[in-house]
Amino acid sequence: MVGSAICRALEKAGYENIIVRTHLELDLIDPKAVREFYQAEKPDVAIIAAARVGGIGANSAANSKFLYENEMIAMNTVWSAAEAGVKRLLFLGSTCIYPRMAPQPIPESALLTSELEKTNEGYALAKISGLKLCEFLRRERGLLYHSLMPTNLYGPGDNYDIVHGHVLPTLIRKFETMKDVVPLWGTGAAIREFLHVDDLASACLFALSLENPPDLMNVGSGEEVTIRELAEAVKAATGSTAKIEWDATKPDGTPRKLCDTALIRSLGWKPEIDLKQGLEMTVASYRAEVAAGTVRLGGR
Ligand code: GFB
Repeated sequence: MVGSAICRALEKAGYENIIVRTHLELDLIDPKAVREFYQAEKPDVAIIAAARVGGIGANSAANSKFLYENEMIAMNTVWSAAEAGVKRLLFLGSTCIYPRMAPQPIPESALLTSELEKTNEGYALAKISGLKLCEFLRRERGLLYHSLMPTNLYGPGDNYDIVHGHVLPTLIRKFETMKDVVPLWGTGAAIREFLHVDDLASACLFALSLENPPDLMNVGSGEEVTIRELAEAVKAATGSTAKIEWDATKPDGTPRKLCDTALIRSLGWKPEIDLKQGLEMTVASYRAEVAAGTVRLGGR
């Protein structure tokens, strides 16, 4: 989802020589394969959008896999780029790197100030390692390696698996396929911020246009909703009449995750797609993906 959005933005900006590798073409967990890729291609800029991602269900059931795979992806893609002489690299993480009870909105300075949210601790540790490796290589070798931490993303090409997906795509799939009752997790009281993936893509190109970007910048919409409000908004956007039932035995996860985006906004970036508009766009793209048989229902 993120890689495709970035390619759309690069093509729209007139870039032609865009080198992409799918997971099937290049296993980023394999250090030798990643080293050989960089030696062969020697890109001017590397954008690391790859990760094993998932919602609270996927993460909390497999923190070991999320730690191992994302750690290997981060170390291989950043270290081998430096070893191959790639001058600029943009590493993408997530606002789940911040402490569970960080001050809200969460500033970049909150990193590593207290304990992480347990449900996605593995993923968070891997992303923290990746952004730190970028920071160390910039300081030690003068390489322009920097990171963006997006809030919860959604949009075309998302994973609609209702067990492992993130909450927003999962709600779309549930309201589109369950006619009478839609079972939702937790209490609905958790608060989340959402950013359309095309806005993240514009933030990536913006960050790469800066001569001296900060090491770490949050990227978010500044628009937060409770999961309960999100469920009502998705129900309205799909036109569903199903009854919502909450399963409080499932985790809420971190109570709130609004990121402070004053830094990137002060440099000149801002989001364009609000949640209402983004939901309408994403329900339409979901339906088109279902009709075309390309909707992603699981896997990487
Ligand atoms: O996107 P999500 O799964 O993960 O959102 P996080 C979880 C919130 O939505 C919890 C509620 O409060 C859930 O109780 N929820 C309600 C549901 N119904 C559902 C449902 O059917 N499916 C899901 N998935 N949630 C993720 C991290 O945290 O944020 C990832 O685990 C990543 O690593 C991602 O950082 C951006 O927002 O809690």
